[in-house]
Amino acid sequence: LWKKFAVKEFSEKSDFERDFVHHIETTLARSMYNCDDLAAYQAASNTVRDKLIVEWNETQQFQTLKDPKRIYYLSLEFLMGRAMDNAMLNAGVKDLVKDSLSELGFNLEDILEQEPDAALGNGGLGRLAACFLDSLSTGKYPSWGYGLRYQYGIFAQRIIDGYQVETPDYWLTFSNPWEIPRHEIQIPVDFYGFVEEEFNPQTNETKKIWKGGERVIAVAYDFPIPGYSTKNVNNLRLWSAKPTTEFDFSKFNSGDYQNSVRLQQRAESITAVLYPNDNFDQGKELRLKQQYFWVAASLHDIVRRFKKTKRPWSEFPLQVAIQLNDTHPTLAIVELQRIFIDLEGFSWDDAWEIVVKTFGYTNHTVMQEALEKWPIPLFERLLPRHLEIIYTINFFFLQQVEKKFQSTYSQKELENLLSSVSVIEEYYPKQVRMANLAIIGSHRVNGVAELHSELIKTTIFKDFVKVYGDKKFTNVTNGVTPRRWLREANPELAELIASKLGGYEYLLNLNLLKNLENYLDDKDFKHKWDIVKLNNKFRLTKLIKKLTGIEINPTEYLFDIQVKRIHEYKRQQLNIFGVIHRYLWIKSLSPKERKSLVQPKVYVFGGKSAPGYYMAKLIIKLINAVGELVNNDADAEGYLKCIFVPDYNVSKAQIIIPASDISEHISTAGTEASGTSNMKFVLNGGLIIGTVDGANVEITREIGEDNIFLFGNLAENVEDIRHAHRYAPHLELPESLKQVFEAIESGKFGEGDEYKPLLDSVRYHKDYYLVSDDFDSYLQAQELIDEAYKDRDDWIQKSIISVANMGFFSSDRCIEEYAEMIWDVEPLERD
Ligand code: 26M
Repeated sequence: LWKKFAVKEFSEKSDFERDFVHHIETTLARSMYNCDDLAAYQAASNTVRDKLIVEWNETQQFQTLKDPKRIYYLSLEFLMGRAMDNAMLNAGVKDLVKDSLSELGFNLEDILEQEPDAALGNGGLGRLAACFLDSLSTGKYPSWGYGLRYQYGIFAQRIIDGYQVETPDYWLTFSNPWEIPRHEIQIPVDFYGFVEEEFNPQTNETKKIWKGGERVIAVAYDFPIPGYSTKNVNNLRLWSAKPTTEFDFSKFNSGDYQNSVRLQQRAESITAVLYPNDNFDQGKELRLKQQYFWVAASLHDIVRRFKKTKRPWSEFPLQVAIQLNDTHPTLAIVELQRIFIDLEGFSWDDAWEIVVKTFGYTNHTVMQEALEKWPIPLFERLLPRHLEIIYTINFFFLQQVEKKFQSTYSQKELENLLSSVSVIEEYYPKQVRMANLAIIGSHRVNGVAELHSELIKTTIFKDFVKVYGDKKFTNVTNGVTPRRWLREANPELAELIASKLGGYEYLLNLNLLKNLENYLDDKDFKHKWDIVKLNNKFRLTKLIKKLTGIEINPTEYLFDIQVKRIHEYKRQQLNIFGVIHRYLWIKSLSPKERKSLVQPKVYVFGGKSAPGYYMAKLIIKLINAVGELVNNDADAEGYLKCIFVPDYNVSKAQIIIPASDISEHISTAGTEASGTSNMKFVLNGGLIIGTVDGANVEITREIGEDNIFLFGNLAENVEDIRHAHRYAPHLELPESLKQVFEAIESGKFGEGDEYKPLLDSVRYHKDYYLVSDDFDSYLQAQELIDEAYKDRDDWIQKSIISVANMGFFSSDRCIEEYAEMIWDVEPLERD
């Protein structure tokens, strides 16, 4: 009977319009007579969501029936951005929705602007996870994302008097149509407490039982993840913490009602807020609580799903692949081992074999300050049983290392090796090294670009290569989804490309872009290519006007853009010093000289600093101060603009990236693991100024070295240069940089003293990031850019050739490599 009433997806305009009005009048309890853009967004998104849910349900049922091996992607961050445009494009209904809304008197673009970004991430690592979900669904891989449903995403950034001010990002003000609360899925998670030993006289064995002291409930919220041009819809499951309804009667009876309520309120704080640090570990207790809460709930869910199939445990690694997005979910290794030995009664060895086969670990950084370590006293209090298990894992591992090397290594060498690979750092306080645990508990460890994967083998993890050989260590170069980062962000370029390649097939097979090289002599095509870029610059200048009040006529300017988290290693300071240098040069010229010598340029910056990162905040202040002076100086008018776009996020990136002529990826060589915005910029027809770092290396290989502006010292020389700095009392700066520092100190950009720490870090504090060493080389590269931009025809040629060769950097390729080399999974086509 019920089949007669099965929900019907909309497939034509009249269906959409009917459902839209239905949502206005029932879901929102509003009337079409007073329906603003926000209400229209809510009704439209609910309508698109309904369609998505139907396919999502069918995909999940189909996967349950077929029971294929599944991929579980554990990430504390999913930087999703907006969902609506993506959902419509993937389902192929954007035009239909646009026309329907227009008939109802609404403008689709305005309505899309109503959606808040889902900003549950910091930067590259979180956005990579989001691109992966898109590619997993598009590639029809049975897969789940697991993360936390933070009530506050990454803070919103405001700029006040040039300074960053953080404001909370409460993104759930209006009900969120893209999530489905699963109040029936409630998983208890315990913390603290103690470990009890139980003796079993029959087997003569003692068993360890963890009696937790504080219980929190994990509630599931499901986010459907559509794929492009497929009915396959996977699931992203985010956990939200809530108190148990159980009550601490001892407290109640002792009359301590206030305290027992407070304990319950504490529960919710676990998923309240995303930690806003990128590449930096503060070691906070609440962060460890977040990690265990999320890992315990996710593993419970995964194990429960496996148990329902009634398969023998030995098949667990044949059915389950778990990928650890950095070390943040490393506790999953320990939790699975605990489930097997404490709850399911496995022997240690049987359990451990399954665990190692199940996990893969992705490393995203070589920066020492980002490597997670937890003080033993804290760990022991919060997770006493897990610490015991870690000790045992470490004991067996070190024993194996000792056995392997005792005949060939001296006593001293052996001790050094053991203390370097040990999970426990024997210092004050003793700490648990999460990266070591992740390596030992996984069958594969991968870096995120070739150079980075080589670096981890020769630097931070070199001693593990001695132990395991290098087979365990692989590379999977990052990628980005061309659906969001080309078609959605740059519809005009996507359409122009489609017009030459015979449709949008290339969005599923990005290597097809190669065929654009057939049109290098097509004048009309090249002209259109140029116009698209100009239109995208107009789109950006409109945004800049809205956000800063500054007006720019884009026709005159080369757009030079650096948008990413603000970090000393990413060297926004090098960029802004370069801007100052250029400004001083312009000031030194006569009006006539300016006209003939200066290539007009807009420098666009954007990005957030971690709230406690003093130096990064100072860099933001300097950028804004330079903008203040330069943008109001008549001598520089028409030649130089310097803009800081506040609150850089995914939806702003989609406007900013397509507008660039040049983007800056100028990290100190060896510090940026991969970078992914470099790929997005080139895919959108921009060229790069960059160091020989991260994925810049492979981008150069693919597009050709004539099409990229590389500069600076190489990673292989960085250590030697640092060493030299260490023994120099103070550094001899290049003349060019001296001038810049003098200008800053003279008070041109406000109080000269204010920037002292920034200048001193170069002059007196050993210039760890090699700003002085790379400065002249950077300026030379900028000169080459000015020169190259004059030959506009050749510039467009470079741009087209670059785009044509970016196929490799699709996250679809990247996911295929993970599937084959790490997960051993196949796509599952729905029939
Ligand atoms: C750690 C401890 C406590 C709080 C936060 C953290 C933490 C959060 C984010 C540490 C690192 C985090 O992200 C690192 C990151 O984004 N790495 C970037 O990963 C990208 C995807 O692989 C690469 O492209 C970038 O080069 C790399 O910097």
